[in-house]
Amino acid sequence: MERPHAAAGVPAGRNLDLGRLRAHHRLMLRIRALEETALRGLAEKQVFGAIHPSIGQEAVAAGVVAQLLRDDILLSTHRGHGHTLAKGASAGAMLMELLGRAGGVCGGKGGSMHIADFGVGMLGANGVVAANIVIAAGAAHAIRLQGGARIVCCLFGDGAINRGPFLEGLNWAAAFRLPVLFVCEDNGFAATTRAAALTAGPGASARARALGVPAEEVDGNDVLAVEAAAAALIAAVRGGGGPRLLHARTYRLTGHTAADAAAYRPADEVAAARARDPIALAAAWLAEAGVPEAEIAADRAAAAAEMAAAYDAACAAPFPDAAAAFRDVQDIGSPAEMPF
Ligand SMILES: Cc1ncc(C[n+]2csc(CCOP(=O)(O)OP(=O)(O)O)c2C)c(N)n1
Repeated sequence: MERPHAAAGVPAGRNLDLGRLRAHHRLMLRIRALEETALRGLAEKQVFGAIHPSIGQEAVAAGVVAQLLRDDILLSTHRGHGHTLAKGASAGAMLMELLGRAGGVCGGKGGSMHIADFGVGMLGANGVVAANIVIAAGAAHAIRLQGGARIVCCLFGDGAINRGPFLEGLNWAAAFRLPVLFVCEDNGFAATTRAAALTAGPGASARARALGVPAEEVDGNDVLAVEAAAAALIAAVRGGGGPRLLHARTYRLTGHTAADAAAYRPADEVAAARARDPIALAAAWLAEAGVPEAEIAADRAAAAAEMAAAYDAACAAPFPDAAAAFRDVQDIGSPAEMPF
């Protein structure tokens, strides 16, 4: 099979596993379709609360999270739909959650920023920027105490590295050589502010290295590059090498939330980012490798159809009963039943 060439952005000489690229492309399409459906739900007043889309950032979820094992633990952010879907959560149950329905992953009581699905190792999205980093260190310490080869993967934004928990979490993980892959999903902005304007020094990787955490940087829109970098780091973490950090540079193609028109970004910057849309790049590489355009279009249509059907099902589904408001509250349960 001919390899895609540099014109489409794939460096010459890279091996290409067409099956894996196809799987990445399909997953990225599903993530995008899920979020476009969530935005539709907002517009139709079916979704309650804010939606933070990760449109444009899908290659990080696909390249990193999809290669975790089911028992591995995932910690996500306020922008975590893609991470959660890539970890294996049901799109139908996620959409039910966004629509506040009883069949949602959290019984319809969590919504977008509080999705957790212990069944697939997804310990939680988190609306508190950087809070997930210390939770990840704690989960990894629990794994250490229990033994076993599971790892923790914790994703956070470039704004999160300027909060205290970044130092605390990486320090703890490094001091105890805990099995955590930290992933800085750098979309260039912290809400509506350029992260560079708030960040001293060279950034996430340098800070990690200063704590003794080996770090790699990668083009976060190139799903194959993300996959390769993450694979090496995951192997090192799983092999007992202690924590690692991946700094993936990407771009958020939408506003911070659905309510943000993102007029603070120059049009040429957005146009350049659109030209490097990770899904379009993957589709171009598939086409160059000989996958017929009709098959690529069919994948696109299948993702849209899956999410449209899930949305219709969610719209038709019941809300939780009132008594459910008093369940799952301030009850930590038995430690023996904890998922990690
Ligand atoms: C502790 C805390 N401070 C402030 C906020 C408000 N806030 C929500 S998202 C966000 C930006 C975070 O930027 P980044 O970590 O880069 O993630 P991104 O939104 O770019 O994906 C801020 C400041 C918050 N949720 N939590």
